[in-house]
Formats: sequence, structure tokens, C-alpha cells
Amino acid sequence: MSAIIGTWKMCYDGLCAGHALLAGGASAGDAVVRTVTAVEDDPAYTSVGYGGLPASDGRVLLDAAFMDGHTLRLGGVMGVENVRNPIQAARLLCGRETNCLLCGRGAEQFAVEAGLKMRDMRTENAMRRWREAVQQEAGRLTAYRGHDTVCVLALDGEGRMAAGTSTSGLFMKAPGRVGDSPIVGSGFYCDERYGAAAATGLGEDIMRGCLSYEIVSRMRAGVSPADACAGALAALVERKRSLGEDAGSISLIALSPSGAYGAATTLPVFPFAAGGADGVALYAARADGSPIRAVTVAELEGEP
Ligand code: SD4
Repeated sequence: MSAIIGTWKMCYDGLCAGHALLAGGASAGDAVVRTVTAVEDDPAYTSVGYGGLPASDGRVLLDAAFMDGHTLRLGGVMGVENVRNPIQAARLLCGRETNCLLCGRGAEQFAVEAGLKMRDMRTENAMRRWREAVQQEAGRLTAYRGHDTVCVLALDGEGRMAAGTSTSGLFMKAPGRVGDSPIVGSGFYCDERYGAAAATGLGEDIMRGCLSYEIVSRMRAGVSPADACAGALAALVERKRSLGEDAGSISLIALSPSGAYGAATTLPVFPFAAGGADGVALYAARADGSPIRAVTVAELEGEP
């Protein structure tokens, strides 16, 4: 039994390709990388890969990570500028005993030496949005604005699991800022004995609860992926409220070793895609805790 789940509507096409790979016997890792690569390559998605929105200095600085749930090894890149597919660099780094998490110039040099494709990741649309923001706000990040990471979790026919994330982080972030997405335990975690989890939303908040590790810990204790997501989210939100803070923007996904999935969110609607034996469908989780159900693209009009 194979299964795959990914954040946001934008992963749908890539996830169908990843799902087809799994059905053909490919590994969970290959399915994750195939799915994330498709999102990175599409300039229509302004929060991941090519076409991602820039930092305050006008550079598109990308973060990505990959984790192998069989070996618990991981790889990641942070703040890379010209790497066409950061997820592929992260995957190549996964498996190294040392130097598996690289940032900036060292990560770019690694990608060049590994023969990965390099390109200028800035699109005209992204630079226009950046110029407008610079004019309007004198380059200051004022708030999280729905800037969305692609996170993919997969289970293959051999029972192996993998997780991947890729993002341009926050629009107008400070150059050098790193969010949760390449940080193990916060943006992602995968141990195929218990399951996998990943997060999207404001990284500064997600890291405060190490949410992905927290979810997998709950699954290890026998909690379902859905309840593990809901419980981990509720615990952080409650703690934030005790500090006088609002819930913020956090959405979570999880996948169990038997192919069951779950999600939870602080948003009115959090779209995600999931595929198993019955094919791929879009779903929506809601902050009001109403049951997750399949939705059509039309119902998700205006959602990322
Ligand atoms: C970050 N978590 O860099 C990312 C941004 C994002 O959905 O997901 N958004 O903080």
C-alpha cells in the first residue's frame, strides 16, 4: 500500500506524478522529489522555487530539505540563490554522515559540483512584486502573508517513507533569514516506524513547538495522524494564547506507516492533496475542526 500527501492546492499536479511513480513501484524518496520538483519548476507558484518572491534585498533565497524515514538521515539547503531545484540538492545531501545541511554559497557550490541545473530564479512577476513592496513599505516585512511551502510525505510499497520541503520563505524576509522548512523536527520529520509530518506557515512560530517532531512523537505513542496534528497544533496555540498571542498561521500534515493521513490548521481553509489506492484528490482542513473532506478546485478558488 503506497500513499502520498502534500500541502496546498499547488502540489496537486506534481502529486499526481508522484502518485503514479509510487504505483509503478518507485521509492517514497523518488515520489517526494518528483512532486516537489514540479512545484519548484512552475513560475505560477510564488512561494516555491522558480518565481518565488524575493527577500528584502531583491534576491530569491530558497530553503529545502529531504528526510529518509528508513535511515533517519536528512539533507537540506538554506538560502540558495541560483539552484533550480533545491529539493534535488537536499536529497543528494541526505545520506552524508557529515555536512548534510549546507547554507548559502557552500550549498550553491555543492549543487554546481553535483551537476545540478542552475538558473536565475527571479521572474519578472516576482521582481515587480518586490519593487512594489519596496516602495510601499520601505522594504520592511510587516506580516506573514500566506507565503506557502510545499511539503510532501510519501510511503512506498516497501514500507519506506520520506519527507521533503521547499520554499522561498517569507516575502521580503531579511537576507539570511531561515524558517522552519529546512529545520529537522520543525518543518519536517520522518521515521518510517511511526510516520511522517510536515508544517507550513510562519516558521518562527512552527519552530517554537518543533511541530513535526511533536506530531511523529504522538504517532509513536499510538495516536492517529489526524489527532496527532490536531493535538500538536492545539498545544502550541494554547501556549501562545497564554502568552497573549493569537494562533497565527500554521498548517500541518501527517502520514502513518499504514497510509492513513491527517491535517490540522489555524486557517479558515487549508487545502492539501493526498493520494492512495483510490487515486489523488484535493481536501480541505479547517480551523473550526470540521471533518476533512474532498473538495473541488472550484471550491478552492483564491486559495494557494
Ligand atoms: C517559512 N514555513 O519560511 C515557511 C513559510 C511558509 O507556508 O510556509 N509558508 O517560515
